[in-house]
Amino acid sequence: MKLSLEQLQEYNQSLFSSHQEEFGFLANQLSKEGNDVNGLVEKIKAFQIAVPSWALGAGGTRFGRFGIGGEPRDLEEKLEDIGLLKALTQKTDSVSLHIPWDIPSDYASIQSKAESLGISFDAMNSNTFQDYGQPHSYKLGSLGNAKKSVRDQAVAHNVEVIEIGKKLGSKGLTVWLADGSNFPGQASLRNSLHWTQESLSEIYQAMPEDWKLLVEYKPYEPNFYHTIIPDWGTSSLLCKSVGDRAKVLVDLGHHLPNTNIEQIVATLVYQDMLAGFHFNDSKYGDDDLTTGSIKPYQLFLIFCELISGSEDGAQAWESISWMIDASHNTKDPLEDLMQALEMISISFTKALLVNREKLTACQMEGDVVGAQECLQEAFQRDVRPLVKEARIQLGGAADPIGHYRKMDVRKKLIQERGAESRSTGL
Ligand code: LRH
Ligand code: MN
Ligand code: MN
Repeated sequence: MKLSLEQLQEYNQSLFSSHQEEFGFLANQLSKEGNDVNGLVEKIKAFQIAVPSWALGAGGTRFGRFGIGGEPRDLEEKLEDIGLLKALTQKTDSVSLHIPWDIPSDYASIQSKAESLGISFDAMNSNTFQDYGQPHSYKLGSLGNAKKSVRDQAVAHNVEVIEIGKKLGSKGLTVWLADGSNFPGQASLRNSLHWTQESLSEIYQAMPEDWKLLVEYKPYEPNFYHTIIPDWGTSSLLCKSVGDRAKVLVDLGHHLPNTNIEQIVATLVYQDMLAGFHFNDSKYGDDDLTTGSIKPYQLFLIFCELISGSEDGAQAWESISWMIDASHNTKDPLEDLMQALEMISISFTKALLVNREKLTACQMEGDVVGAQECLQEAFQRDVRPLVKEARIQLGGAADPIGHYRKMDVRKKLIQERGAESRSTGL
């Protein structure tokens, strides 16, 4: 389904005067404080986040899955859903594909569909954590498996994903390894790391020169004793050993509780080793909840590190990839993604407002209270009118979820695709 532009504009018109009032008030305040409001709006407009193809349907848990209805049945319909998100939020213009869930059956038609919707192909994701009819099983690992034949097969799969990505114009490969062991003694900790390094190196060699390798880490699940790449340090070590276009991908859910993720981000940025993000939120583990729904302050602090890192010349903003990686059990996935895109934009905007000169002065003088006040001043501010203004200027909806509901989009998708339609993915 496609949204009518006239209806969207009509809807925006009905909200326009209250937005004008709110935006005018905030813009005035910010200008008085010495901020360049137009500059801020332009930065918000330019910040775009990729949506994962696997987050457009109901994910469920291992205990059950409750279909949402109207889920995209193939890659074209996934692109259509991202097109809807783009039209409403103007916050996403690319998709991150997962192979084999999204193997295009017809490249020309996928490309023309993507083009017509203004969507490009972000980093590709390989999958060696499931069996899908290939000769060797990944039950006991893939790139770090003790058997060379299994490792070769897993490397070949990644090379195939690169080939698919090349045809679509992608510029990156994300590797997440489920490899590890469930019990002490099951695997050689050192050898499995070494084999993983060798396999990653082969994959790296198969990448075009203008591609980057994004290497995820995760402390546990699906293996519960040891994971070969459990943390950013191991990921960084492997990346450094394979080549300078290999960098560490931070998935916010892939940390033990209470980990200081902003510090990890700062350390990676310090070394120019941050590949990008998988945004989500978590209370306990890899919960894949809506970004910013549980720990909005953490998200803000992460953006503070990213902005200061790029302004200080540690790592260029443009070198970082931005992606969501979420799973939906109870919410309509499209509504959930709209909430995530909004929360990411809000956190980014708040971090832009931090008075960095003042903060640095407080740090240098040992003014602990002053430093905290500095962060709180930006974090506590309601920046939604700024984010809304950026969205309206790009032609998006003043209130994306409001318009989505008013237009009965899910109901129409169910009519079009059926109540039982099921999307591929987790
Ligand atoms: C692993 C992970 C990884 C996968 C995705 C489906 O937990 O975060 O990024 O590719 O989930
Ligand atoms: Mn992830
Ligand atoms: Mn995950």
